[in-house]
Amino acid sequence: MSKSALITGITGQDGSYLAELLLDKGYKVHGLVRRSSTFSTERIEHIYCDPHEKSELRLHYGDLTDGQALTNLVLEIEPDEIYNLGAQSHVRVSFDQPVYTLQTVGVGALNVLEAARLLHARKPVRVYQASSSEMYGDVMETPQRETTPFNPQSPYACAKVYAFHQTINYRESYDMYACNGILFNHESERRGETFVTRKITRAATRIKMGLQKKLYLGNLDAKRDWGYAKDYVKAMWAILQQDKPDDYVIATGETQTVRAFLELVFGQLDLDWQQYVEIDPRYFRPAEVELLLGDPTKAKEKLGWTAETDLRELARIMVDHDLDLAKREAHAASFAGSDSSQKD
Ligand code: NDP
Ligand code: GDR
Repeated sequence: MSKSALITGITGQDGSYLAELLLDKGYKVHGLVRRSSTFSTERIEHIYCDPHEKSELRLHYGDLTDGQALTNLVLEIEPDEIYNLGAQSHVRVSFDQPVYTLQTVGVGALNVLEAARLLHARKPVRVYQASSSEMYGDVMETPQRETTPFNPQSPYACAKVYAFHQTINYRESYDMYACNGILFNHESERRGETFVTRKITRAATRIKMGLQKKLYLGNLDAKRDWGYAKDYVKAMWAILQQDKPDDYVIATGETQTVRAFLELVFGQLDLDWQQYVEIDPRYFRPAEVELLLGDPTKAKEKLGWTAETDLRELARIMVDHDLDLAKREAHAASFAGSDSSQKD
């Protein structure tokens, strides 16, 4: 019989790639979706079918902060695996909304673990918690590995540290298969447009097409270990397929500054970034994480996982996608222009 999985955060970047991966592997996939006044399912539209037809993907309304409804859902669908990817995931925004961030990231994870604990009394269930390199914060050791102490620098990171420890607490207290993937930054053409890499590829391609003149950014000196989201969801799955539950760093083992990423992206478009980029202090954070560099040795040895896409290739994928988007935008704008001139 095929396995089933519940993904929280299925409408997000990682959730959409993970859903594709699990469907390809023959899973029945359930996704938790927040009700909103507009559709939030753009990233999964291509894999979603009318629920009246036979489909291996089912979406359920819910919210990580509503523990009772989450428990009801988990006990109803009895998934073999739960991937907790839902979160207020923007570090800068977490300074503006610290309590809400704790509710979704921290209490949300606890709600997932509680629901899983109740199901665990009935049947085995495996839980993946989306932990983050942000937990290392003002780093105590470089490169960062599973044993590096955490030193979080934002409300988001503090909430992720809480969720990390609760995951281990449930594993040890209730003998549950619950794991943390400590993922370093991973990006894609589906990355939210307010995260720095996508903000850069969207702006650079729009500038190339004459749709935008300036790009306003914050700290260009921050260093990140950037990988491709499509590679990283493979690690999430592998983490839940081991004999014993454990925690893993998932990273490329390379780090670059935001400035270097700017150079790479604008360079691929034959543009000089310095002519277009301005610094806006609004994008500085009250506390910054200056350097992240992961050591993925354990993931390589135990999971057989390595990052397949380097930063240059990742930038290429994102630039190609966003250039296409900008071209369509430019075409639509010129069409609207010619259309209105016809009316004159
Ligand atoms: P996104 O921001 O793209 O997606 C977040 C998802 O969580 C969306 O589906 C969002 O729904 C959902 N969500 C937000 N709040 C709630 C809530 N209260 N209840 C239910 N669902 C909610 O994040 P990513 O895909 O990039 O990341 C996935 C997870 O991995 C997150 O937990 C993130 O913190 C973590 N992470 C990400 C890394 C990265 O580099 N991408 C690195 C390390 C960890 P909606 O579409 O309605 O907004
Ligand atoms: P991060 O990603 O905070 O690492 O969290 P983000 O892309 O937001 O920032 C990376 C670095 O770029 C600097 N920066 C800017 N960032 C944004 N968003 N906008 C700007 O204009 C800008 N200018 C410079 C930031 O200061 C920072 O140093 C991401 C999220 O996906 C988290 O959910 C995840 O846990 C971590 O990655 C690992």
